[in-house]
Amino acid sequence: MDLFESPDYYNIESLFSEEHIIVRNSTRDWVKRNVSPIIENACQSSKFPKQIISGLGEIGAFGPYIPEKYGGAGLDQISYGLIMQELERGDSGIRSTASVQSSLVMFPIFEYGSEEQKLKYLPRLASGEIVGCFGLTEPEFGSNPAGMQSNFTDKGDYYLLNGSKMWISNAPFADIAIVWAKNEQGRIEGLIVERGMEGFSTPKTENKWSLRASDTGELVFDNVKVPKENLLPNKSGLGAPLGCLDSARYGIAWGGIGVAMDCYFTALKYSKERVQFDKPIAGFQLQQKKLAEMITEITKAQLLTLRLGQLKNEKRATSAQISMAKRNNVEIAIKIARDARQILGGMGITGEYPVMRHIMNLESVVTYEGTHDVHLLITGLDITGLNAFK
Ligand code: TGC
Ligand code: FAD
Repeated sequence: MDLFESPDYYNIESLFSEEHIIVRNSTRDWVKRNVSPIIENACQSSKFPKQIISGLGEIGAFGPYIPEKYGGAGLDQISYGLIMQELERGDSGIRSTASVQSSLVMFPIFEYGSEEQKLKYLPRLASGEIVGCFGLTEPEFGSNPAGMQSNFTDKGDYYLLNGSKMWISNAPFADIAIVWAKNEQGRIEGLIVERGMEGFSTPKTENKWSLRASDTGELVFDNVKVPKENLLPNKSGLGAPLGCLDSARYGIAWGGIGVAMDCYFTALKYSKERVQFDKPIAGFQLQQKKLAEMITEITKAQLLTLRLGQLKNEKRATSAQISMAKRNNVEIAIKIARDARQILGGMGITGEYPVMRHIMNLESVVTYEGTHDVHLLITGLDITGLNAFK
């Protein structure tokens, strides 16, 4: 039974609108009913629970900020963030599926696609009838996607696509892939590649210790003929995929708070119930230090991220501000999860509690969507004007 209650030490709830609270509470209830009962088994058996896809569509977790005209929920950025917070509280892999679908598949079609592409794909992505994935990373180009080698040539009636992508969330079962590849002039463009196109395969990545309830795979393009109408016409260059990452990284910033809250809630409850040396372990100073630091970091992250959401609603959030929040919130989540695990003692390593699963998931979250180092260097560049990447 999932008894989760979220901490709100600074009464941050009073800063949310009624709509925000309804969205958050309904997502939380849905997670309690549909994710919590099955997630441990899904992770242990390393199986993505595909049965939740239609439910994610029904609660508006796919493209929450996409206008209703295209099947989205037409919500603001804070509601989007709260949905990601609640999904990641359930499991990072579930949030991953929703953020890939929303920010890395629907967002580029909505922002860079033609009207025909929007009408063709967005409503079906919003409902979960079809699922998408996002191919940027390649075996030799992770943090440095500018070097990508996937490429396509203009064959008159179609584009001929070659290359491969690695570490792609949802790839093994996705119906479509947003693929970033270079044209003959070496400029990065986005193509919508559909399952079933000849020469396109999506082998699954096995043996992951992290994000086990999310399917990860490769995208392999061996002379794939992509119809010309599948090119995203309205933006090209590395800024196009990076613009999508801004939206997904923003969602992860909220998601980090969700994981941190779940670990804090679990550790606080356990420490008040677990008795050693004739008193609850919560009464020992060493455990109080951990718990007090957890709630302090969660509260700071909540305020940082709410402000970021306000800036995002006003279209004033910079990429560097988003990087700071993604990096900070994943870092505090990792620290809180590790401290929570210690508070739980031996029980902390079991599937009786969500903490070890969160710890393992966070090892992916700290790396994807830009590593911890990359986000620090983005902040460094922003404040100094000096590029330390190269
Ligand atoms: P740089 O020269 O800085 O920039 C190239 C062009 O892009 C523009 N730009 C951005 N535009 C929008 N949003 C951003 N965040 C942007 N950052 C840069 C920039 O203005 C420039 O535009 P223009 O018009 O002048 O050409 O590019 P760089 O090659 O030096 O690289 C910069 C760096 C290292 C920050 C960037 O490459 C980077 O962020 N690398 C990390 C790669 C990454 O995050 N990959 C994620 C893959 S997807 C994923 O992990 C999904 S996991 C999903 C899940 O399961 O939840
Ligand atoms: P590398 O770039 O090789 O980095 C290795 C180390 O070097 C890191 O610590 C990094 O911080 C450091 N480093 C790199 N460059 C610098 C530098 N300039 N200065 C200092 N240190 C540096 N990608 C997608 O396109 N789509 C997806 O859906 C997707 N899903 C993923 C799901 C999972 C589970 C995982 C693990 C990854 C996923 N990724 C996806 C890929 C992810 O974005 C990359 O793993 C990430 O960008 C890092 O690339 P890399 O693994 O090649 O590491």
